[in-house]
Amino acid sequence: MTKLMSRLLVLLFMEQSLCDLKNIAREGTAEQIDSYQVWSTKFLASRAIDGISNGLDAPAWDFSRTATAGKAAWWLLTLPRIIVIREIKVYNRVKPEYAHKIEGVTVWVGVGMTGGDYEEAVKVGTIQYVAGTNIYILANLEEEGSSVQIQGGSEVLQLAEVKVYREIDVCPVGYSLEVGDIKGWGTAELGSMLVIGLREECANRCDALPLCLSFEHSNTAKLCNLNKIAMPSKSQNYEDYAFCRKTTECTPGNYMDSETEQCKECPPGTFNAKMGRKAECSECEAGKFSAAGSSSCSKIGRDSKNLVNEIRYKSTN
Ligand SMILES: [Ca+2]
Ligand SMILES: [Ca+2]
Repeated sequence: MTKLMSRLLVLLFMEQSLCDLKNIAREGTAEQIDSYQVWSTKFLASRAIDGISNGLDAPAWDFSRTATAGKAAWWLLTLPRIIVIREIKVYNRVKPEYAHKIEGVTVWVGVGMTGGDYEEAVKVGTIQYVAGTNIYILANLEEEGSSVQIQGGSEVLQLAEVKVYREIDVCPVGYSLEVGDIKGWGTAELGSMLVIGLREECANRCDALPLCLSFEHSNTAKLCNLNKIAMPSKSQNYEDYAFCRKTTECTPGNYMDSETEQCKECPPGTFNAKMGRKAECSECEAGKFSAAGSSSCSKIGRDSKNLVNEIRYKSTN
């Protein structure tokens, strides 16, 4: 039983490390129903996305706070585009006499939400106050949205920080991630809106076409667009499409080092005849020989004879 438990823990850890998440809350804009004010200090909505998450009182006052209390209170984050949200972390104000006010606060995800309107939004969690806990994590989400709205519980709504995580878009080996888009669904009719779920498969399609210099792929729409142009022409990404530029194709005689994503010479005794980003070297068959960086192998006899002839030629000239 203990062994099984530890194995499960290891698996969970591995899954976490395979999936890199990025907080994008700070790329958005925050607003709230109203902002509480004491003297010159205004507890603006933006305090919950200022990158400071300690939840302390004076002198920094690291939290947003509404004047309105109860379910009518809201705090709304609008992101620059629709993304797949994988995790949301809500950081609470730490002072014990105020921390309990987080009880019953509800987190919603939607597209283009407006303050106080939860129609068509998805409720992703309701926070239950735990004394001494400063961070509330809503993990393993897979909600598509451009808005995160937090609704009050029974008290005023105060948030030290809200972090919204999406998966980092990764391009396959031999392709590098660029920010932006080329207008339309692929260029030059190389292939547009191909229904392909795996980004790797979209890259394989691009590999097969020498004219293909980049592609756009969405994990959620499961669509792949092939481009004849290498770089994006627009500076904004289209929805959650990743723009991947073809960067490295190894020439025959070389292989792709997947760690460095650099082409390296095939070691002596091996060869690679093909061009490509996933090029590998194969061993020469028995009785054949190759020098470093070879695209083919030759018979030992003939090669050694040539070598001898070459030496003889050099020595007599
Ligand atoms: Ca903050
Ligand atoms: Ca496009």
